Amino acid sequence: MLFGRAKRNAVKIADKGAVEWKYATCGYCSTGCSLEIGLNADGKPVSTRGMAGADVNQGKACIKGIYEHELFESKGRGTHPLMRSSIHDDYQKVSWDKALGDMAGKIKAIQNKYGRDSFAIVSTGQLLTEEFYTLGKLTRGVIGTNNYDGNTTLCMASAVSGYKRSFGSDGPPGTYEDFDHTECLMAVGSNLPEQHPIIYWRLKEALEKRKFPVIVVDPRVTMFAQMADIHLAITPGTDLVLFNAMAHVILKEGLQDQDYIDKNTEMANDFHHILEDYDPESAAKICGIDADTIRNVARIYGKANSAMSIWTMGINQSTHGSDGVAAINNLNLLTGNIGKEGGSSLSITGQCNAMGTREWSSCSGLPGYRTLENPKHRKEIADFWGMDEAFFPQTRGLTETDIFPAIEGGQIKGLWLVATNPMTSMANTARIRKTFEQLEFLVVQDCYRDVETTQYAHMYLPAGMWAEKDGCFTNTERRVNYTQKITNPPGEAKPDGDIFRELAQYFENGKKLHFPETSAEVFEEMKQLSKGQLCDISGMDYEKIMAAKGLQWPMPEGKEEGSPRLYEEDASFQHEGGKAKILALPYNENNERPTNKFPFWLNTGRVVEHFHSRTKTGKIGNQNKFSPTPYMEINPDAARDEGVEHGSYVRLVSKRGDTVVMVQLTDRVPYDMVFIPFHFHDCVNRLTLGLLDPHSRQPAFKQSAVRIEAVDQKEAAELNADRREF
Ligand SMILES: Nc1nc2c(c(=O)[nH]1)N[C@H]1C(S)=C(S)[C@@H](COP(=O)(O)OP(=O)(O)OC[C@H]3O[C@@H](n4cnc5c(=O)[nH]c(N)nc54)[C@H](O)[C@@H]3O)O[C@H]1N2
Ligand SMILES: Nc1nc2c(c(=O)[nH]1)N[C@H]1C(S)=C(S)[C@@H](COP(=O)(O)OP(=O)(O)OC[C@H]3O[C@@H](n4cnc5c(=O)[nH]c(N)nc54)[C@H](O)[C@@H]3O)O[C@H]1N2
Ligand code: SF4
Ligand SMILES: [Mo]
Repeated sequence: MLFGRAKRNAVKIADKGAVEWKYATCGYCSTGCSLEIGLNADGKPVSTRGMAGADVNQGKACIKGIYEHELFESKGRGTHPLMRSSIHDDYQKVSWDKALGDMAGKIKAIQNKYGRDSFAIVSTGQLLTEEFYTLGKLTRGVIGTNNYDGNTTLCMASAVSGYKRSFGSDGPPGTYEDFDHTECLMAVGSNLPEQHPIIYWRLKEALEKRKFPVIVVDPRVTMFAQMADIHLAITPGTDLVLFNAMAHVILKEGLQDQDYIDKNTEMANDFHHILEDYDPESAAKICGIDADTIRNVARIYGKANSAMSIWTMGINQSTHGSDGVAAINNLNLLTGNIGKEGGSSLSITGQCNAMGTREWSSCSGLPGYRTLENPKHRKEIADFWGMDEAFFPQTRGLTETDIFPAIEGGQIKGLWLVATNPMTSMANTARIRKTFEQLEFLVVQDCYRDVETTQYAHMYLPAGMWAEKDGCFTNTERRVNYTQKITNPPGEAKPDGDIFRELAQYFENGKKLHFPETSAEVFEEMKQLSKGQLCDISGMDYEKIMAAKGLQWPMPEGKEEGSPRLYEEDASFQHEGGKAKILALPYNENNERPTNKFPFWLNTGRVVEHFHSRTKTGKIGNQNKFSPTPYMEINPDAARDEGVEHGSYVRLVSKRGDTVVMVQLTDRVPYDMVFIPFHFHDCVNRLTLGLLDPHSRQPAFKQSAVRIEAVDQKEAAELNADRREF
């Protein structure tokens, strides 16, 4: 008898008939995989594969990447600009001239009547960097509103803010290759195997060659937690307490790198004083990790020759997100683990180009990590663009999370949403819906016509997506990578960059400022402006990027290779004087917590097969079929006590609203927590509170309180059948 392998049929990969392969960078997550898109003899995209020899992914791709070519022909794409005078009317197809002319007219009218900042723009982390730069030029140099931000405030704002406070600038200092050198990895609030599967594969590869301890901090027993050597199931929202306690132990036991501290850091006067309160016993009572375990992890981290931390939304999306990031940086500064092989504070970013928007969109300032507050920066950009610097505001305007309340308050009357879907992704969506209804003018620019926000818009602009245009994305490790244009946008849809350039022509300033026609020309402008900045890309061009399959900034002119790490030299931080700051970070308890009336923590996040509001993955059969129904994870003991069964439907209620989900029993969550992925419309964000971090203005999507109620099963099944299909 034959057993095992000998009996198995060889795996056959269907021949899709690809005869030509074109280079692209994945348009989903920030891992930044290099891909190749296969075209058949008719030039139709029929296949996607990981690019062999690419540093990031070495030929691999995850479930989202391998079906990415199917997006080009997915349902619901927008093919024509649409307009209507009121949100109660039907949309009419219009020409681009009519749409952009009317849009410019409306913007001017609103600005004339209510002031320049009364028209707001909210963008994304999913455009090409060249498009971000162009939108920034349009917003800062032509339209001139200061209320301009991106969905990165829901995502990376706390990491940016923490980096700026600790190091003097944004910019993740590490690289994936650090896994190959580190002696200890701490991963906080990151579900890497599902959300960044190829970074996770890089970590597993490193671990196969050389064992080192992995510590995962997450209230859920994720797949990552299951593979970890130590899993710290932290009380939600209390990570800062754990980090302070680790710093307490490191200093008390003399495990710090004093030489590094003396040369490279400035320590807050009250740092030691504040840490006194965070002895492991006191900390344990707040963060739920016992004192001995805190001591143990602090010792492992402190004694390792090199140690690194990675984190994602479990930290950023919290009321102490910025402080949490600064506290991780504190640990790495205390132990001399910045800018060194295997020693880093590496924020794992989210969207494919969350970094590109930070570097070049001018959302929080001016291009190339310049700020509005700095007169030299304002002058440099005004001179380069050929305009009066007095046109620029002198401080940053509102963030996305403050723009919506400003609409409620009547301060903002018009809004342009570019590649973001706040009806699903913002906290407390019932409130967002009412907010939209107050707008005099809402424009939605999206590659899908069926995105929910179009129900509240006056104008819809159809955009090209991903490889329907060419340009760059920057990944988590500052690697700039290129996507070729593979196919045209459907119908009359246009690349976002073209829409920005054409809209500029309807404004007076837009005729004066130069808006180049090709991505390559825009990239040249960015190169010029990057010279001497931290994010220097002046040594790159598209050919070099493609040949290297991605290059990491800084890469100044004359250099043939990128730089894997930042801050490798002593005193090379971006604060004045070159030193990093070790900050005193007291913890302040302010989350909504479970009560008798709302006894469960509501934790939210993602699953591997879906991306965000599912405008893309909800339409790809091989992804949607794995997770077609909104559901919640609940502990079997809690389910028994609540009298709910696996596979049944329940209603969840918070102080904001309610939603219906299917029950999935799992020990992944503790007794007092439910977890719901946020991919479904009218679902978990009807419940969330989204308290804001005071520094970054990022919402705490991971901490709210809910209760469970019974629901009519037939009605619930019908409702969810509707929600299953996009
Ligand atoms: N498949 C897929 N991949 C994606 C995305 C996607 O939508 N789908 N989105 C991309 C984007 S934009 C982003 S930002 C990233 C997000 O990537 P991740 O942050 O890894 O994903 P999340 O599921 O949002 O949250 C991660 C973990 O935080 C934990 N957590 C909750 N509360 C706390 C807490 O108080 N402390 C700690 N330590 N942990 C906590 C949750 O239990 C969860 O397991 O993923 C990117 N990759
Ligand atoms: N409860 C809860 N809520 C969350 C989170 C959470 O963990 N829990 N995570 C938050 C995070 S980290 C993020 S990043 C946000 C994401 O929130 P969103 O930005 O609202 O999510 P997406 O669904 O990615 O929306 C992007 C939109 O852009 C469109 N699009 C894609 N490519 C292009 C393009 O090239 N051009 C144009 N014009 N349109 C394009 C897509 O069709 C889609 O409608 O959600 C946040 N909300
Ligand atoms: S890991 Fe991220 S970048 Fe790589 S293929 Fe998957 S979704 Fe794309
Ligand atoms: Mo994100």
